[in-house]
Amino acid sequence: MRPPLEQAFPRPSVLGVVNVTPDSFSDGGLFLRPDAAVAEARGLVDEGAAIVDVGGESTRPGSEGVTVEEELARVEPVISRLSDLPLSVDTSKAGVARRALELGACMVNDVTALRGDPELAGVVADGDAYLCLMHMLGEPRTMQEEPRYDDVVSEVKAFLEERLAFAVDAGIPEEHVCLDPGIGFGKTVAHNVELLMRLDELVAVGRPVLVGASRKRFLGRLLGDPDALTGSVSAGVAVAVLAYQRGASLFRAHDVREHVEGLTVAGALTGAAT
Ligand code: HH2
Repeated sequence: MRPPLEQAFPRPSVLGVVNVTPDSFSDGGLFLRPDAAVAEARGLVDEGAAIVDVGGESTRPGSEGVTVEEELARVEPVISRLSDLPLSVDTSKAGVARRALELGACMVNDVTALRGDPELAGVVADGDAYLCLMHMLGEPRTMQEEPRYDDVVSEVKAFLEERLAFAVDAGIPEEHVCLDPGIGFGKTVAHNVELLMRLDELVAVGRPVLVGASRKRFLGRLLGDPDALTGSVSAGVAVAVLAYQRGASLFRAHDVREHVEGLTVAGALTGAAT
């Protein structure tokens, strides 16, 4: 059995992103060739990523899904050449997760929090894998059409607690799971800000919290562009540092070096590192 997730990935740990897709919102098409994706993943580890998250399906607002065959055709040639690295597979499909775990991945990052494929929980349990459960309101195709909550933080918290209990019931050890508020997944700018300001309430659930704010459009909108579709690196690092101070453990980021540097200095200034 694997050690607890917090032992394998002590806070702060950066999860580097490699999207093997033609249409991801910030790096779509850049790493569709296996050679390019493999080189990017190795580069991210050199920059200090504790683990690399490989995805073959975009979940950007408005996106349509892809078939299991298409997703596998994208990620399999990449993951099979990275078996020496700590890898996470960003998928909601049991077939993709099963193959990725066979090829050596150690984590499944499921943006549907085990609601997308009824077989995924069993694959994670049987594969003794780590699991990220993320909150999303609705589905990528429609999630940004007027998302509404009475209290976004308590609703996200209740959802994550319920999905954690579901995972544990399915045989996944609690200490293998981390939780993610799902920044930008069915949330307005105000919802994202509220979740980040009150992150301590999610940390209080007792499992490591992962935050994925990197390059997201709410950053560009906070910087004053109401039509922004992405956000800047420095804005993403600012969010990561504040989320770290509020108790987050894992940071999903495309620009790994900048995140590692920001978090290392933040750790030194809060006494966690020297
Ligand atoms: N965000 C994206 C994808 N997967 N997983 C978790 N756990 N948390 C996130 O915030 C998250 C995620 C979206 O970013 P990206 O992968 O860059 O884009 P796309 O979905 O367009 O491929």
